[in-house]
Amino acid sequence: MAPIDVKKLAAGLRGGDRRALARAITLVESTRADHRAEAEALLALLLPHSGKSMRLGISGAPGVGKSTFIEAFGLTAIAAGHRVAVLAVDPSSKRGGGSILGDKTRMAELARQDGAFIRPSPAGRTLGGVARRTREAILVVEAAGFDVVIVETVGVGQSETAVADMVDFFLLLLAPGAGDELQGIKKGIVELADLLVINKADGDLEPAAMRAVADYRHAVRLLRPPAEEAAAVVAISALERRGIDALWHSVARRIAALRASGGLELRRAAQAHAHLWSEIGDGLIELFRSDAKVAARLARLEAQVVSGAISPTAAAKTALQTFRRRPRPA
Ligand SMILES: Nc1nc2c(ncn2[C@@H]2O[C@H](COP(=O)(O)OP(=O)(O)O)[C@@H](O)[C@H]2O)c(=O)[nH]1
Ligand SMILES: [Mg+2]
Repeated sequence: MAPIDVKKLAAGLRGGDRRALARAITLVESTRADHRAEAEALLALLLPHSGKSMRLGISGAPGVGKSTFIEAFGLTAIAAGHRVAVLAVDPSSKRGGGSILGDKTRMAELARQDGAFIRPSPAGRTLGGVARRTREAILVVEAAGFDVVIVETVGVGQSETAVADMVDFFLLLLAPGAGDELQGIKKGIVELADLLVINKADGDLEPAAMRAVADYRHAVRLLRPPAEEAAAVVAISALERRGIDALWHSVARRIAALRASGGLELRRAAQAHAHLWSEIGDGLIELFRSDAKVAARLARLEAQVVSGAISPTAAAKTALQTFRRRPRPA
């Protein structure tokens, strides 16, 4: 990319130019140093126009029906007059990988809508890197006028926490028959979820879905800390598009109530504060790793720790002292 006119790019995406929007997201996803500076300049211009959307996180195991659900849910939101952006967080995805292509075809009906924008996950990154870019992509799509932002992640562990930390409302999609899995249900994930949705409540699976609702309601009550309200559990069929309207209204109502009570502002403020510190942490580690003096000592320190010659604590202290003593650029 040639040097970018960020003012023009900002004006373009604010004016509804979809190519400008796609370019802006590519820019915030780039790891090149010159792009980073431009991305930050762009974000500074967009920030006053962002923050006004409902930010929803959706997670669930592969095959549970996330793509099918997001399409149905997205179409419902569009029918209610909203504009919907879908961003994916998937640190495991490879460039041109099957899951992305699969999703694009699966959400074809949503993708065709003027009021929708679907962006697959940037490939080949660490979770921290993907999470940072996704937070920035949220700001970009908001500035472009999307007022419902859906952040999708595959339920494989840490990525749920990262997503829950950037959204207003976190929805966990589950399959019927998961009752067997209930024993192993991760406490942490249920605590993150504002709503549990049992999908595939149709055909032969319907009775199992209803049992799963009862089982999860029970589990959610047991797992919740006593002071907190248990997350609701509902059953839907994404495929037959049953229960989607009711779900949309209930989510929209919950977020509106959160906004009215000031809870939303508090949640976002706490998220911003946590993001600040995670950025500081990432930035410090980057500085540390790129420090020549540290690099000169680190390999030996690592070898000594691995062989048991010195403790990790002592080695870390030595490495950090080396870092602190380096001469600062003027
Ligand atoms: N019976 C039934 N099948 C569904 C439902 N939702 C999704 N599926 C099917 O489950 C499979 C995986 O769906 P997909 O949306 O790709 O799941 P993802 O991997 O979580 O994105 C596909 O074959 C879907 O047609 C549903 O509500 N009922
Ligand atoms: Mg999918």
